[in-house]
Amino acid sequence: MPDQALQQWVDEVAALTTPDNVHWCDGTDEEIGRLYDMMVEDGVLVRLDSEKHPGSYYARSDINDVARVEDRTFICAATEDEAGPTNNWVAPAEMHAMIDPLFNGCMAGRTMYVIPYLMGPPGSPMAKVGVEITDSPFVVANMRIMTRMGQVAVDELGEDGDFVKGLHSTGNLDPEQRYISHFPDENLIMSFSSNYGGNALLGKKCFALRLASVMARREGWLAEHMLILGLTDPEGNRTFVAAAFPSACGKTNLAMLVPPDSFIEAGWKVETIGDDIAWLKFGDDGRLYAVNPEAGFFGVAPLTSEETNPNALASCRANTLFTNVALLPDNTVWWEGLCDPPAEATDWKGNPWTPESEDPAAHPNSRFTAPASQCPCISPDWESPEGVPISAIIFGGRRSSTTPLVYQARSWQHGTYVGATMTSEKTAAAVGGLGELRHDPMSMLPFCGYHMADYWQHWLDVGERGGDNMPEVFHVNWFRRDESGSWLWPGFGENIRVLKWIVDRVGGGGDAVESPIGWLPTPEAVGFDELGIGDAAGEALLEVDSEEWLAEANGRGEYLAGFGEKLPAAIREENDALITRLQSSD
Ligand code: SAT
Ligand code: MN
Repeated sequence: MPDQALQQWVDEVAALTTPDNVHWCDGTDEEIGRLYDMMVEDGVLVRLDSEKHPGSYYARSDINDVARVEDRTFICAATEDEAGPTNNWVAPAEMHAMIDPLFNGCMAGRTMYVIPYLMGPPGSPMAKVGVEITDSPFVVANMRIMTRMGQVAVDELGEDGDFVKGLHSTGNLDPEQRYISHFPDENLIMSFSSNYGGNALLGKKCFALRLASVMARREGWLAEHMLILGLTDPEGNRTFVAAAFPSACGKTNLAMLVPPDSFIEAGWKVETIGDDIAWLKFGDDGRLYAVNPEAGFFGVAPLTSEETNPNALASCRANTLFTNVALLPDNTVWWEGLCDPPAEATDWKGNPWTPESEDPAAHPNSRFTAPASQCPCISPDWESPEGVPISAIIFGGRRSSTTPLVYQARSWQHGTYVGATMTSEKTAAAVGGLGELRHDPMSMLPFCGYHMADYWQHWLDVGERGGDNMPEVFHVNWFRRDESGSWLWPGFGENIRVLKWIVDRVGGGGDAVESPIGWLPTPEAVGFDELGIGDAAGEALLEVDSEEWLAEANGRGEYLAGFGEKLPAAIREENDALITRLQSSD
């Protein structure tokens, strides 16, 4: 007997959208096998080579449906003030009046799929149930990888449980009719006219971040755009960290880091708990514990290779959906940076491609959807119902200048300020403005479901509650360049040197020097010598240029002032204090 509220909602949606059939997804292998067969038959998917990519499929999206659309994403809170200045707001009734008619009869001739799914490990007090209704079998296939779908969610729901409603329709993929609308007061998401990841897999950004952030504020926890990883040192001590970087800035790579040989030989180990989203709650011991609400990776394909991220490659060898990469004649896939270019391919638009072609074969935001359980370095605790205790939180962005390789915040309050004033260069994960520098607080700019300044206050409140048990806060930047535009830091596996310093600092060690922006490592503490990084490059990597930083802090001051009365005084004071420290540092 399904939950009554669920049955009633499904009936209402069916009456509105008039599908030919209603299919309740059970998440079994048989079910998904039938759906894949059907999509291959309909030409929606290509079955990949059964030896090289068993159980895997290839899809091309509509050419206008390749990324999140932030200008068509709405937070329909009761008042504009609740949604805040960083969200697009439309009053709930007005939004319903605008988009409900789009759903009228939109599933005629199609099957309506009802997908019960669980976000979070089964049996975890942190897990939450969602139900997505969609007319896209492609979305069903992705949701089956990204979430725990079917019976496990129905069991969790019971007969009268709470669930988040997500209504999705492919519509006709007209970008003008595309709406990704969130109704926090109705626990409802409505998404029309896009089949792309963050717009259509409603458990991910829409539920696990935008709606969950609203719930988290109400219930005293944090829903964050963060990877979670564990680091084991040669003595066998395990430390868990969570890190927030904007989309397509290397969260998946850091989460699955392969240490350089010297570190492996010494006994260092990295384990992955999640690569995109963390839900953090206080445990009985007063510490913050994190779970990964997802069950899969929706990773950026280009530049993923045996060198840059062998664990991601191994994760997506089998049982994977590839979208908008290039297809090879032998039914395997290729993307820029994977290995040497093939002599010929079919590009993401379906056109013949050769290495002489002008455009890339794979879209820069092409993706793989792969089960997390297939990751060779997945943590034995990745589904732990209690989560893992977090000792450090790391913020990071893409900055070619100004921001040093790593620094440690002075306190939780200062760390909240560091997160609030993060900036990063824009990537292909969202439509528009590639490379432009933008403020992306806590990497939540596109994902915070309420007023950004209230969110910062919530961070301060959580810190108040956690007191001395709160994680230490750090900021990293792998992307600093020299004057000729070359990267100053090798990145990838060598990032473990920065992680090691962070873990040392958390444990009360790690050589550090105080600077106006926080604590910096000494060059030795992050292994510049071993990496052959000379004095000039080393200085540039750890440089805090007072003039540049004063300009930065003044810019931040203006940005923060834009939040008006809601800006927490503590955040403004941190910026003022930074300016004072910079002025007295010369
Ligand atoms: O498209 S998603 O939002 O799922 C991925 C991302 O942009 O982080
Ligand atoms: Mn993301």
